[in-house]
Amino acid sequence: MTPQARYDAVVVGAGFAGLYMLHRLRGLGLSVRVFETGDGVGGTWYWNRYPGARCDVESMQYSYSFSPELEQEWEWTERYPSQPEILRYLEHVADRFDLRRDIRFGTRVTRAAYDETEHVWRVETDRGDRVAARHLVTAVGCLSAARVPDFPGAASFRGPSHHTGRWPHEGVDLTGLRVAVIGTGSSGIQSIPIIAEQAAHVTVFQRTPNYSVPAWNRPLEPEYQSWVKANYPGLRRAMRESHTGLLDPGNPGSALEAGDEERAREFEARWAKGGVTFLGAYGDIGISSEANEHAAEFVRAKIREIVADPEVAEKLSPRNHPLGTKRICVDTGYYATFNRPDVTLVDVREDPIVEITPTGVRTAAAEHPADVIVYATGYDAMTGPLLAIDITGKGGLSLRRKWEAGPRTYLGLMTAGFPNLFTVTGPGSPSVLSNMIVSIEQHVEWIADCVARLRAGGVAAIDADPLAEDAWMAHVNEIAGQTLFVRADSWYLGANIPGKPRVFMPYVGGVGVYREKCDQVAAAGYEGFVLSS
Ligand code: NA7
Repeated sequence: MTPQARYDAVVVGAGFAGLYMLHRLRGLGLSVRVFETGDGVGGTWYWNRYPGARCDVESMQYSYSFSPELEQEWEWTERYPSQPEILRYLEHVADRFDLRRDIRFGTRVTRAAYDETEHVWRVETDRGDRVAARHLVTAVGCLSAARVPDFPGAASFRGPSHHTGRWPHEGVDLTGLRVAVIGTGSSGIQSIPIIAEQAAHVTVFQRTPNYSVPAWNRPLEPEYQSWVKANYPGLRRAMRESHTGLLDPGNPGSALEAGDEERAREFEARWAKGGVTFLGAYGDIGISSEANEHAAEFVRAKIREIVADPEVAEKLSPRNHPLGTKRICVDTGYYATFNRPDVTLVDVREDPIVEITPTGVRTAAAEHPADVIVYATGYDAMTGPLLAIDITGKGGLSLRRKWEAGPRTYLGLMTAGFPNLFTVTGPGSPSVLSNMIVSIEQHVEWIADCVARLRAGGVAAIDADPLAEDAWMAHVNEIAGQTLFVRADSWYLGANIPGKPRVFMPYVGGVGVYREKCDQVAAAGYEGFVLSS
């Protein structure tokens, strides 16, 4: 048996979360090993290279705040950052803070087992690594377990098939080809207009129409960039204290109290501004069906205005879920793409996909020839990447078993029975309902402070108290139940994965409130956690 390498901490993943976690733990003087499946840094932004991949948070807000020098020196070029630009930024961060030397690339963590005698995690990888570490931090991302539905005949397809989140690095030349795109979430909505420009014909297979707001992406004005840089400390503070981690705080007023004209003005102004802050038009859009319907109908009216064929416009109009209860999309020319003669929309609720054939996609009503299939079919969100690792805690309890009926955590940071295992942006924290970078930095800093204090106090292990976990889960569920979120079959609820328990996973209370709660817990000597020497 080879002797096990020992580290103070093992971090899984080298995206935004893993890179910063490494930097912070190293700053404490810890020895750290990071394992990363990809051959480079970037996480989500390493894998998602589909045409048009772009963040829906503005560049000036989608960046680390921990280093004022980094903040000042990096120049973003567009209002919304494209995937290549975000990847360049993260590569720059990795170089600037000399992070690569502690990262083992091309290596997937397969197993992690807690050793109760020595209070260490024993971690194994698909490359044969066997290492031990006091602390294990998962920084695996919320949307990294790509999912391709199990269509009969998929393997018989003669052309290439690509999932948007596993797009070939060398790109895919779609010029003159017939392309089938399955899925109309953010990835489908971003890529379809660009694919349509290249392909001979695009057939879009839509199961659920989504609400999409224009991005109005444009080159970033140098004056705006300078202004933000000059005001970063205050702006970052406002983001941390906000509900969503974004600069636009939203209008707290009620859509129901506003008159028709005033509402129309507000929605028009938000549409003209573009982006996800459309949801912030009124404070009750997320909780009142009636208020929500005003916003939803505004978007449907826009679709009817843009799309020439009324039947196609109707098919594209979401009617089975309130606006914002599935992740709102941000697009460039999505709806107008359906005015092209070489783009066809197939509603698979009316005309379901029966099988993939060697030459295309067969629905109940027709055969749709295709040379390439693009699966924009999403992810096993939030729990998928964690449960892909065989994790066992105290008494041999497996995480898969513990989370059989849905994830259970205390603050989304730890799960009882798995001491010294921290989950960055885990289920039960704001994560995907917020600007991820704000939530990632908050978790990383909380975890690093916790580890430092445990080490200083000679504490060997920290674990969530099951009662605190129960109370937190009850709170997470209770406040989700007060919103419209629970009305949609979304990946927030695991509804996109057959057989996945229907549990609302992220915390809807807002990043500011949540941060305060986490800080109070730490200040009270890690209330709700059990510490053992
Ligand atoms: P999403 O948002 O989960 O979208 C996946 C899409 O694929 C969605 O339209 C699904 O329809 C559709 N889908 C999934 N399975 C099927 C089957 N079996 N048949 C037909 N259509 C299917 O993933 P994205 O990659 O677009 O975006 C992920 C996140 O990345 C996004 O929210 C942003 O946060 C960034 P459904 O709606 O489930 O009916």
